[in-house]
Amino acid sequence: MSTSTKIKSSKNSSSKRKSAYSSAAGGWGALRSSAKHLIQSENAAKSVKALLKANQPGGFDCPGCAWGDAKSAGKVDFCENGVKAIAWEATSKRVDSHFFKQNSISQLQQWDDHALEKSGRLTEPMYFDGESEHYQPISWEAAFNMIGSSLKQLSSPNQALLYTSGRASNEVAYLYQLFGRVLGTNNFPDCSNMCHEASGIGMTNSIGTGKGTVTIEDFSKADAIFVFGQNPGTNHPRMLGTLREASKRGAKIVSINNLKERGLQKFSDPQSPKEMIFLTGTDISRHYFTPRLGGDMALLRGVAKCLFERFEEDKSVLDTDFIQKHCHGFEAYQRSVVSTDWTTILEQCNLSKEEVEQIATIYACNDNVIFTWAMGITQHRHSVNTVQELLNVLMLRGNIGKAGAGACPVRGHSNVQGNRTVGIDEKPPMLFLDALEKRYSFNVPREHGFNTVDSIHAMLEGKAKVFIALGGNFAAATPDTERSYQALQQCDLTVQISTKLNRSHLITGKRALILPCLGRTEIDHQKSGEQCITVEDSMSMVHSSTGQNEPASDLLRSETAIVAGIAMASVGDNIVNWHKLASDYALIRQEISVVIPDFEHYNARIKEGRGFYLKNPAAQRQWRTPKKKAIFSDAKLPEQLAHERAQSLTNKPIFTLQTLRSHDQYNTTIYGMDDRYRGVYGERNVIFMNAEDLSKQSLKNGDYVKITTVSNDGIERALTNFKIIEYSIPSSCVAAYYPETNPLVPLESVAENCGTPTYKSIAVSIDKM
Ligand SMILES: Nc1nc2c(c(=O)[nH]1)N[C@H]1C(S)=C(S)[C@@H](COP(=O)(O)OP(=O)(O)OC[C@H]3O[C@@H](n4cnc5c(=O)[nH]c(N)nc54)[C@H](O)[C@@H]3O)O[C@H]1N2
Ligand SMILES: Nc1nc2c(c(=O)[nH]1)N[C@H]1C(S)=C(S)[C@@H](COP(=O)(O)OP(=O)(O)OC[C@H]3O[C@@H](n4cnc5c(=O)[nH]c(N)nc54)[C@H](O)[C@@H]3O)O[C@H]1N2
Ligand SMILES: [Mo]
Repeated sequence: MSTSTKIKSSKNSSSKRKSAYSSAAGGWGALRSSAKHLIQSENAAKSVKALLKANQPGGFDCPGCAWGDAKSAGKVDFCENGVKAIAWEATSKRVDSHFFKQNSISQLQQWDDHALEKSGRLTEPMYFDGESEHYQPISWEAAFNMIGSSLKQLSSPNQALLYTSGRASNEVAYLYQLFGRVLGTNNFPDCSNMCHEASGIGMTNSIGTGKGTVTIEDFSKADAIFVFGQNPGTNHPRMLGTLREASKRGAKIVSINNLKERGLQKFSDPQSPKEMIFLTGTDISRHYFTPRLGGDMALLRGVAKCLFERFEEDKSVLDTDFIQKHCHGFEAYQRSVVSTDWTTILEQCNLSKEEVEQIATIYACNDNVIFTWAMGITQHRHSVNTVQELLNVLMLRGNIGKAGAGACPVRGHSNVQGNRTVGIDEKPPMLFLDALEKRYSFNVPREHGFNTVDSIHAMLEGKAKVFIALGGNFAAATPDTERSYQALQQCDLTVQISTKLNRSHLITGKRALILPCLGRTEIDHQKSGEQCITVEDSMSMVHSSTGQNEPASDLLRSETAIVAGIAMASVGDNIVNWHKLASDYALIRQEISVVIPDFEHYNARIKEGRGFYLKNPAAQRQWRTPKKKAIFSDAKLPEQLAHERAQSLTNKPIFTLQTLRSHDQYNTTIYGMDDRYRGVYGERNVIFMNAEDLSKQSLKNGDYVKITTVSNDGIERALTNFKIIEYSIPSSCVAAYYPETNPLVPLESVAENCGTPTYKSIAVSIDKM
């Protein structure tokens, strides 16, 4: 079956385009939408009960995003998109054995992503034997034994791939990585490889720690906050509350984004009676700049150039004390900046010199500055260098390791950061492996494993044969859809530990298992009693989460119990007593506190209020780099951006495509067909284009186009029937939704020294249908 038939998407019947949203983001629009999603969840009472416990001590951590909890947060601390995530999990609909009997795998392949997940919660383990047309029920024990015997048959443990999506708790992630290493592999591809990998690598190179250096309190002390390549109104709505507070007390908020995102302009806090009653909002960014896709490094280099020029007149522009005492490589960086010419800078960022100077002025005139960023920075070819340039500019004014200042990569999944902390890492630090070896006395594998893109290559080349996913939707989230599908289909066995039906259950290996698990909102009862799990947010706060709802089915098991079952059937309990650990998660936390630094008294500390802070050395100006200093990177600007590299391959005009999220989705989970703030309703196969580009191409709003990837690898990648939406977007840049556009992303197009697919800069051509 061709990719185009498998990647079904929205029907256009109810589609309509209203003008872009002119009210403040949040406000009644958010409340109305929350109510709608609650009602549509078919289980409003359960959802509401759960909501009141979201992000509260003793309650559960909202599975929506990784934004931190404010100490002062009120009794109601959730956002519109948290409501969607919770209602989605609390649905009363069920995907049980009857459902699979009625719907064959090939029938289900024709359903769109929205329809698949909307079918409800998975209820019992299911097995596809490779011959029958349908999934069939299987017992838990038989499923575990099947995985165990498949793993034992491999000629090397490195033929197994253990994928993780960032919702997994610290407890299950720790057990999972321990299982993989006892098995003998470091093959832990994870969603982070597609997400903030560049932040981790760039920050480790520059300041010796891969995590953000700020806490939520720093936002209340910052004089200026720069938001790069991030759309918090949709993806981290609770961050808007923090930005609103900052804006109200006069902090400058500067947005640097390809698109004018509504949430970054004006926000009305549903928790503020005044703003709700008087239909007002708070201005968020009074300064908004729209560079070209991938132009941020050039923009930052321009800012640095301005600072160096101004330093000649005014020595207070740079923090020379900080630079002298704490930094290495300043002179080389200065030479690199001075030798970069303005023409290249302005060409790459597509802003005027005045605009760059204005950004430099705001930066230089404020003492304590935070830079936040997300996928607009990390999903380009030169992402690692861009992250390091963000740090360079912060370091020039000593903006790391002081109150109200620092670097804040805003993570995606609610526990993606914690997963790394507890060992989900295909290139684990040696100290961590040493600690595992010491604790469990076995030969821990040292060879680096496969990241997500490497894993796809490995499956395609027959080097990997068993694929296990702890959550997520690998088939839909990865690039180059057709090849990702082929990769999974070549495996002997694919196993998905999931809450809801998705594409990855239908793009199977020769045999496949679906192992349904409890969700974050559900009560997790084990032998020792009710369990809590723990997660780490973007600000390195570790806190507990306790499910509140009855499980969706009696047959569900917790992720931790499932991993223990797989481990027991695969490697036995000579080294680790899996079932004992899974019977009481406090025992797993005890293990973590022995193996991983800074988790002392883990079990006691999670009982205190909103949890505990994991120390961040860089925030204390301790630099764990080889030079023991913060390191200026003197990397050059990219010689060419995506559109320039592709221009030699075709005579057609080249556009740079970014693939992003609508307001009604959580990654590959499509809650609905609207994107309220961008004025799109009832459809997803759309492409946002600039008015001038349209007239140059003799195209107009509402036309249907074919989008074709421009590459020189001989593979044709194209999508048809995308409807044009005329939009305020820089010339030659276009945008469309993920995951519909993943077939356009070449597997080989990854960030340098990092491997993240370049989801935000794909060279494409566009033709009228
Ligand atoms: N409701 C909801 N919440 C989510 C998610 C979700 O899907 N739904 N996903 C979660 C996950 S896993 C993640 S990683 C985060 C993602 O959070 P975001 O990074 O906010 O997600 P994207 O939709 O990819 O948005 C990228 C933003 O960067 C801008 N941008 C793109 N390219 C560039 C560029 O080159 N330069 C600049 N300056 N801007 C650029 C885009 O216009 C857009 O505003 O959100 C998390 N939270
Ligand atoms: N084109 C393009 N592609 C992208 C991106 C992009 O911006 N553009 N973004 C990338 C990013 S940042 C990320 S993080 C990845 C996301 O990639 P993934 O993390 O693999 O995908 P998700 O869509 O978050 O996974 C959703 C599935 O997780 C399962 N699930 C939900 N809750 C739970 C739970 O509690 N336990 C378990 N076991 N399963 C659960 C459900 O079955 C659901 O279908 O996608 C990447 N892909
Ligand atoms: Mo992500």
